[in-house]
Amino acid sequence: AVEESKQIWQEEDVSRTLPEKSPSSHKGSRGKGLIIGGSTSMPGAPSMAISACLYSGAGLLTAALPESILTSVSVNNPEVMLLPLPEKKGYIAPEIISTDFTFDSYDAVAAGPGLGRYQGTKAVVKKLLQGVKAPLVLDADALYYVPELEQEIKERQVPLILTPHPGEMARIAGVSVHEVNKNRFSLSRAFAVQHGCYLVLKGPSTIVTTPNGDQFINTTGNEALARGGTGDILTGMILGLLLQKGDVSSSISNAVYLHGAAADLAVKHEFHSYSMVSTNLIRFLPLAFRSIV
Ligand code: B4P
Ligand code: MG
Repeated sequence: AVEESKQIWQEEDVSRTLPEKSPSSHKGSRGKGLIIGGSTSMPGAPSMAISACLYSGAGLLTAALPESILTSVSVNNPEVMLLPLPEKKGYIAPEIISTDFTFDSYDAVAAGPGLGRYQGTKAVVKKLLQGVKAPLVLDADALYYVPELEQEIKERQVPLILTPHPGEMARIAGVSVHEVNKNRFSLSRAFAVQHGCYLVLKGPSTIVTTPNGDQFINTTGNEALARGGTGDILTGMILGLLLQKGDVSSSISNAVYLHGAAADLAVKHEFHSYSMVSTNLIRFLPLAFRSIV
């Protein structure tokens, strides 16, 4: 049996573990990240993940996207470098990922926002699990294939971070949403320990569980986050903080904390949980970072 260890991740934990920026830092020392996702019907999801990643400290960020959405994504994010991927019916075509695409030059990779599900998408996720030798975040549609890729997940030697909402958790754990909501801690711990991965079970009081079964509870955030796109923003933030070379567990917990803190500041200073869109949250990331002393 795994020893139970649970703690609330507080502002002082963020303050203590957020890596300091040295005055001599350069873009390379801030880490190189890669985001993979997008499809013709969901160009906004990778776009929001990209912005959030850039606002969370990434030095250099590349986005690998279906060719047809490159323009719309780059208009919103002039800082990101683009890697056009061949597509099939508006989704990333798996063939290319299996040939000349390499992940070697990245310090962390995130995949899933707007990826969609098409025949071949599973092969893309499988390739990532096997080919990415740096911390890998799987979110959204990339999580859909987790039950079919258990073997690859268990064999993976490098950190894997899964970020399901309760609906996605139900699917990957093979239980109902009701059961997920009733047993958030025990299900998360069992899953993370059995699969040797980090698990971020989202919702009010998001729980971050490490492969050892240690759990960190978030207390920031509010119902303004209950709208499409905020999950994509969290994924970008996790990637951005993983690039800062702090330890994996605190990078994830810090991203979750700051994501919620940005939502708290947004409704306090300018927006309302009724009247706000997900991109507004990104504008509050600087204030969220500034609130950490
Ligand atoms: P998706 O497309 O997967 O996701 P989404 O909810 O549309 O957007 P997003 O990716 O931005 O949000 P996420 O939850 O990742 O939805 C597809 C299907 O899944 C839909 O049919 C939907 O009904 C179903 N589904 C979605 N959520 C479900 C749930 N909770 N239970 C059952 N089915 C579900 O990220 C949202 C972020 O906001 C997280 O960081 C979360 O912690 C935070 N957040 C949300 N509500 C909050 C609250 N009340 N307080 C604090 N934080 C909150
Ligand atoms: Mg999501």
